[in-house]
Amino acid sequence: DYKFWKTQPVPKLEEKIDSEGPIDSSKTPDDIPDKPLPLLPEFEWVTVDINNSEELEDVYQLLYNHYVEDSDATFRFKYSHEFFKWSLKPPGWLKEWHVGVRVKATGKLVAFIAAVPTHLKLNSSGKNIPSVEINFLCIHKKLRGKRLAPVLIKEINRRVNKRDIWQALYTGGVVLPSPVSTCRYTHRPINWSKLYDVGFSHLPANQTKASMLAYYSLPPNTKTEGLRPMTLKDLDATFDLFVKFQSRYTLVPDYSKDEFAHWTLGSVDGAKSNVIRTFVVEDAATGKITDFFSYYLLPFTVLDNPHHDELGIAYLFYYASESGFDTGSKEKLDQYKLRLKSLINDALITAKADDVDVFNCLTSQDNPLFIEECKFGAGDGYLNYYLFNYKTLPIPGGIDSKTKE
Ligand code: YNC
Ligand code: MG
Repeated sequence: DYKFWKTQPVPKLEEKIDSEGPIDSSKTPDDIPDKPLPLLPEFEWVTVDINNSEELEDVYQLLYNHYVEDSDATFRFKYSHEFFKWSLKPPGWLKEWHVGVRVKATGKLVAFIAAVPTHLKLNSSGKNIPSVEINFLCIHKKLRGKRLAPVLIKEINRRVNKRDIWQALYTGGVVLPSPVSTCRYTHRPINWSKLYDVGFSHLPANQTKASMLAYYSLPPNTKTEGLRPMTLKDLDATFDLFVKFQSRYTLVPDYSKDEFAHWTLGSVDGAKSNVIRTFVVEDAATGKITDFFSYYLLPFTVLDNPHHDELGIAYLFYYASESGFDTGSKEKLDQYKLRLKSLINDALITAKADDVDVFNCLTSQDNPLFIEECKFGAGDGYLNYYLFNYKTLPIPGGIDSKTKE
């Protein structure tokens, strides 16, 4: 019955929402306690310094062994050191928002939660909301079911409120009060035989292994003319395209150019990221950037399999296409669909070169326009999106929310 969540500023599950805005706007940072809630005496609060490689390794080990698994515990997310550096250190990041719990006697890290700064934009109301994104909530398996999660959530809430920020975005597979949107995961096999070997994919009764391989085979080279990896010199043009494209959607991050550079190029020191891939399409005649797409690489650990210990996974991230700006007529919409189909097919091809075994995407935004065409199949996982201390009208997953506007 959501003993914890019913005390928090979030809408109730059955609540009917008819206006948008903060749920509790009565507080200032001075009203917020200066100290964390007490823990049991054997534990202590810590701020994790992920610039320190030993502390980063502690976070890596905790999540490697205890983070999110699929429903039958066959796979577990495998975040790398580099992935943490990328996702926990966007522009404006604060060390104090990387919160841990250690065992006092041994120093062992047994719980973690993190916040990073962002701005959310609600295009339905034009509002820009200073917020954080909460991620990587993880408790050691031996400490589960002891109501530590609410304490961690309250502590990150306290540290964020102290900086005068009162809203947060977070996602999860679990159903809590109350999602603003729910999307389904879809999967496009790239290395079908490995997916079959590890139990990720199954052989339909009317198929053979050979027919499955043929069905999912991909050409060796990308097809879109002018497609190439994005570089720093594409930043201005790609950012403009992104901002314009995002205005089509209801709830979006309102990135600065620096933030956009971080999320698309990874480390801006010039080194090629192992985590994020972004490709642009440059029109040869005009030099214009007409499209881009990005995906991040986040493998699964394969648990208890004699032949494989890791599954390569790509997640579709941001994309934009000029062909999406005018979808008023059936003809234009078809052109846009065709363009998305070839862009995403190219994403599959480039991902294959990165040893990706399966390409994932959610049913969010315009993705339903290409999901079937590009041979993505519905998975059993759902992702719920939540806002903390903010009511919005529900945002449907998929095409209904925007191309009709
Ligand atoms: C969850 N994922 O319902 P009630 S996603 C939020 N997000 O409370 P206990 C969750 N709440 O129902 P355990 C949650 N999972 O009584 C459970 N809860 O009201 C709620 N798994 O606490 C749950 N990572 O400590 C219940 O549960 C209460 O020991 C029970 O710990 C839970 O990062 C967990 O899936 C998830 O490590 C830590 O199972 C543990 O089971 C675990 O007895 C594997 O907790 C890893 C995993 C979750 C990934 C993520 C987003 C987290 C968002 C947190 C909410 C942020 C709110 C905004 C705060 C900032 C505000 C500002 C401004
Ligand atoms: Mg607990």
